[in-house]
Amino acid sequence: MEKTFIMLKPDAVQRGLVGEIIARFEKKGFKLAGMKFIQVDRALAEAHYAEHRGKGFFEPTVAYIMSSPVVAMVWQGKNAVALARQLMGSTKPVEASPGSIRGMYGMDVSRNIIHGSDSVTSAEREIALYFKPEELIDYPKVGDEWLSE
Ligand code: D4T
Repeated sequence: MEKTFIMLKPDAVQRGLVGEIIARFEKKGFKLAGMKFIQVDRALAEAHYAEHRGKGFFEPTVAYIMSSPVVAMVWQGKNAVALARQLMGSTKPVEASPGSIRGMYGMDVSRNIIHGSDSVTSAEREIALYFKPEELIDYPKVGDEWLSE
């Protein structure tokens, strides 16, 4: 089953959106494989955004995800990476579709509420950054058989 890494960023925690966003993932049909509430340190923040090193928004983005605790999660399901990106909406809230998480709750790209892996390769890298293999749980879940053939 495909896995994706999702982070509810500091603004989601501070604005009290955690429960609402998790409910969106549950109701869509994703299955939770791992979750932790953490304070991201500089080493982890820089590793997370390594591909953006050198860009103007690198340092502000690193500072932003270190600014307050975050919820780090792994959700799984068929096409989990693409479906999560669709649920989240475009990186820039102004371009995000109205029903998406960023479309509904975001105002600006610098405080865009949620992170989700942009490919299966990124998901594997990001999951390994935040979780040890034994922190991910595979388990049968009632209703799985009603989500796809
Ligand atoms: P994240 O990684 O936060 O989920 O964002 P995306 O995967 O949707 O988008 P990204 O990697 O292109 O951007 C990473 C992070 O940098 C911030 N950012 C991005 C910004 O402040 N200004 C910008 O112009 C861009 C492109 C927001 C997300």
